[in-house]
Amino acid sequence: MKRILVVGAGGQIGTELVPHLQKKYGEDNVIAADLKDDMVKKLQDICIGIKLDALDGEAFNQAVKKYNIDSIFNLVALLSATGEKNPQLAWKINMGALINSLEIALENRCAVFTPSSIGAFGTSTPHDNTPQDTVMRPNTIYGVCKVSGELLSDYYFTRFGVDTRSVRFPGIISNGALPGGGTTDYAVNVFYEILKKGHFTCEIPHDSYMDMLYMPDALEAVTTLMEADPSKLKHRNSFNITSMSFTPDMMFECIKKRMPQASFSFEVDPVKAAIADSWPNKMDDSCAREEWGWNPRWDMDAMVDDMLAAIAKKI
Ligand code: AKB
Repeated sequence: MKRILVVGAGGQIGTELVPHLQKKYGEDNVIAADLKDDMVKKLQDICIGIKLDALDGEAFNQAVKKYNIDSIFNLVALLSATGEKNPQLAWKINMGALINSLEIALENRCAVFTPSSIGAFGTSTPHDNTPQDTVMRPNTIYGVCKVSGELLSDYYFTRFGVDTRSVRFPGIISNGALPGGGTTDYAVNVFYEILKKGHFTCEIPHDSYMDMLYMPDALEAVTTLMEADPSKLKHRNSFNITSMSFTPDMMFECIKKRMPQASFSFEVDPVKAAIADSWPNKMDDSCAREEWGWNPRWDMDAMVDDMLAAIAKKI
């Protein structure tokens, strides 16, 4: 990877992935694209930021040629909860950005990273130690896009030799840009609410397990996988990765140990509850560990300490 284009760079992952890539590959070798003007402005403070609609194949292709791109990071996505409000739009955006990334990568000989998600699994998937290769019949449009995306990305690799690689991200917890429209967002929002108001009302059932990952581990996963020796990869799209799995009760208990005055209540959102319920309790990520050395560093206690300190500083 020498010249990188990140599309959908203004979101939760992109805003932290861009500086991470800059540190590794050089400040001027990372071009960050987003559709929204305010995001583009923010990105321009740190790198070459461009306004780009990833659904506009011609403009996307021109940007790849203009900046001599060899690696595309496609972060464009409507997440699980938002997707259920407008399934057709979710399909159009999620699959449109992916097919453009793959076609443009084929024409310009680029590698492609597109995140998949725990959302690719559904109620009929084994929920405990969810295997790498297993039943994948998701119950959301987001999940349908993720499974389709995994298949399409593998197809472009086997059929055309495009270097496609991906991970199934759990909920990502971070203290930069806020997540938006996901089912796992509660695990980020809780820190802001507790530090501002001392109370958090949770939309996810108290005993709903989901896999989670702290942002520094997520960033390392992306670059380690993209740099991995291709001859060692038996899988490509996509690898299970996780570093912690907990319920809201477990996380709130962990926060209460540090802030005994914090209080929590539940007003469960039935759509988000059903989505959370359909996702794994804990994935088996042994293939990622074996094939490219996935080795996360952050557990729940360390993450909660770091998040409380970082967000207290921010607000
Ligand atoms: C969501 O909740 O939709 C995302 C995800 C797990 O892919 N954070």
